[in-house]
Amino acid sequence: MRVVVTGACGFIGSNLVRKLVEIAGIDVVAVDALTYAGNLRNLDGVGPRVRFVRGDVRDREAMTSVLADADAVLHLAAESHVDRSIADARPFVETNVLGTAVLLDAAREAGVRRVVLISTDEVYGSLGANGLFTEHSPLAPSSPYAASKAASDLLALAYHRTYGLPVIVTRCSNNFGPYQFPEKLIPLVTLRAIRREPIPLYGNGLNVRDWIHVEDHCRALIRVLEAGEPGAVYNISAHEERTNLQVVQAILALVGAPSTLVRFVSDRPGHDFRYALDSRKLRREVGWQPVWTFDEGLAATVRWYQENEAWWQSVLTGDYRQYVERQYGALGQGGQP
Ligand code: NAD
Ligand code: TDX
Repeated sequence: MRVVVTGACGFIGSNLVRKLVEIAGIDVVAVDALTYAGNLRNLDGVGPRVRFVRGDVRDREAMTSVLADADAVLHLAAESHVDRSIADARPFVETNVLGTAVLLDAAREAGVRRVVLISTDEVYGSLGANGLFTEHSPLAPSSPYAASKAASDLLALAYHRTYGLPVIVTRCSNNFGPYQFPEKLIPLVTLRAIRREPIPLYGNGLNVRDWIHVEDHCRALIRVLEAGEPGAVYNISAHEERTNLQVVQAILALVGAPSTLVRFVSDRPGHDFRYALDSRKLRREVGWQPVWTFDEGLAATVRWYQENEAWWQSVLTGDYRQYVERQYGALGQGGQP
């Protein structure tokens, strides 16, 4: 079986490629445009069953070529950071909306048997203190990022309905784990704690996120690929809600850094208060459940960043960009966190 993963050099994509090669008989084509967030070193050591192709999902010719003899595609390539989308929405519309349309057209033309579109709980907008989002909750995205992902989901579901393309949409909660770009809360706080740098906490720090270890997300994606129903949407969640302040305090304790590093800074515009997902459909229909608890996963993740300084130093200093530009030519938009 030949599986294409787009966004394969990003955080979740690279963890997913590692999980896929553990399954006998799967060859992976790892596609990535190598923007600021894509790191070839994330695929170090994955072995000969993974072929890397530098390609942009907005490029129809490139997508037609990689999908030509593919059985399935897992579509993760995206601009993924909410704060960047607030600064400039355009790359989010271009990659997440237009890029998804191009990929869906190429998948249709190639006759791909499964398209799994990796989406997010952010498409549902914000919850108050109580309740959970189900797959039937209305889409009410707050940020340009979330709006671009909602558009991408709806396009995918429309391709199922209109053309019968065998698309499945997954919506997952906040991921954490190894290889996450240090603009996102957990790696950012971990590296700042290790380096004893100030830690920015937006607003009062009481916003709630529902956390899942990236390996559990990847296992769920593989089960959906194997057993999901075309045209369906599946929420993915480990039901591990924490306030941002709780997350930051836990990381400071694991690193042994002082809480005086915390700075309460201006809130994110349109900051969603709380995300929490009902994932009973996924558990019932494809037989998945998480392996990691939040506390064990966080301890392992903090240890990974402590033990992999060469990885994050290269990302922070720009050595990595220079290396890729020598190998593959100029990189896309974006820069340092
Ligand atoms: P990431 O930013 O770490 O990785 C995104 C990858 O996509 C990068 O390798 C980047 O180079 C690549 N990419 C960007 N634009 C591209 C383009 N035009 N063509 C080809 N490749 C391109 O993001 P992530 O956290 O790994 O997220 C992956 C997917 O999962 C995204 O679709 C995101 O919306 C979704 N998601 C993320 C989370 C989370 O908590 N991180 C939760 C739910 C869903
Ligand atoms: O410096 C910070 N300080 C802070 O208080 C950062 C970077 C974040 N925050 C807060 C904002 C959020 O409430 O922490 C929370 C988590 O922020 P992010 O790591 O930026 O994640 P979030 O905005 O929740 O979105 C993430 O989860 C859903 C991913 O980036 C998305 O790609 C995914 O779809």
